Amino acid sequence: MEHSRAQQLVTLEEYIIQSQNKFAGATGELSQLLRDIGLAAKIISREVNKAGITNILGFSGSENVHGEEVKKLDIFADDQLISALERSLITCMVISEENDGIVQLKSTTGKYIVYLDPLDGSSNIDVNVSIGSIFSIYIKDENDEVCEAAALQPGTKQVASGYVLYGSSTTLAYTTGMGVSLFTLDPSIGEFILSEESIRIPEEGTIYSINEGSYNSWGEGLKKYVKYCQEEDSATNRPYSARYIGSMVADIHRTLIKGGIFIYPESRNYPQGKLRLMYECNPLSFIIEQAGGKASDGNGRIMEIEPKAIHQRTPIYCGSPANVDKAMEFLLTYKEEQVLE
Ligand code: P6P
Repeated sequence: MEHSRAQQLVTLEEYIIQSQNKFAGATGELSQLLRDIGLAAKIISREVNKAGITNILGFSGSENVHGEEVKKLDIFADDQLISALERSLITCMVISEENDGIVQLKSTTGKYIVYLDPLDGSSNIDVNVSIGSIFSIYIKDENDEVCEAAALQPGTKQVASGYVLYGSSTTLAYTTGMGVSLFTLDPSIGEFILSEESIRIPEEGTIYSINEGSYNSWGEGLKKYVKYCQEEDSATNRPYSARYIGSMVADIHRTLIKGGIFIYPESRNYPQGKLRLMYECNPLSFIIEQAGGKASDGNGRIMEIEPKAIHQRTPIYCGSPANVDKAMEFLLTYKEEQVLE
């Protein structure tokens, strides 16, 4: 009797090595770095999925029933990622949302610079909403010292970026500039398994994602664009659906898979926008662009912004190219009118 062959499972480690072998000159160091991040992600996933029980057994900052200190999960995630990166001695510094300045690692000769948002949206843990880790990887110029200035590079210089989404399942997405691949963690074997490669974002989507509570503090162009999304017009599949999770990695992951647009604009409360350029917007813009999408700050490409500070913020409009183009049309139209007034 013919045995049905087991479906070929490809682990993250196997995929990284296969991908590295495809590209001449791939040193294997970036592969090692991605594997280190994958390991930390598995450990973080285990703790995030225990969070509810941790809260029952002992709140963060206290001791749990085992007498262990229960760390805030975002500090725990930061520690895990930094120690994983420290192990392979190829990363010289980490910039993370959890640390004001650069974190210099043991290896001053390591060629990589890694930006981290170790646990974005961590305030959502208490209400069981998906949260995520975000990473962005650069190479330090060999003539540069290990310092903040060496890390201030535009997003176009990223050699890799990605995210881990801790949701109903734990999903890892990454790109090295050759398309976007998705992996799902199989906790029963502790491996990230390839679920999709060379992902393409839909050219146009029918979902818009923005916190409409800030409507009154938006510019005229954005107000008119959101009203456009809400108008009845079957020929252009409107009204769109409004979806806003309030956890950037989850909103971006849905946009990558289903299409549409995610917006966090400048506003009275956040005149430069709320989201961070270097460890939220650049890495997620790299993913969206590599899947065929667009990412703008309302004036130009997010990844072309010349950073002035490691924690600087930026507005972001990103997603399906047709949706981002339409939003930019509205911003430009009403910007010009405002200028003419
Ligand atoms: P608001 C989470 O706190 C976060 O940093 C992002 O993950 C998310 O997109 C944004 O802030 C939500 O902000 O102002 O809509 O609650």
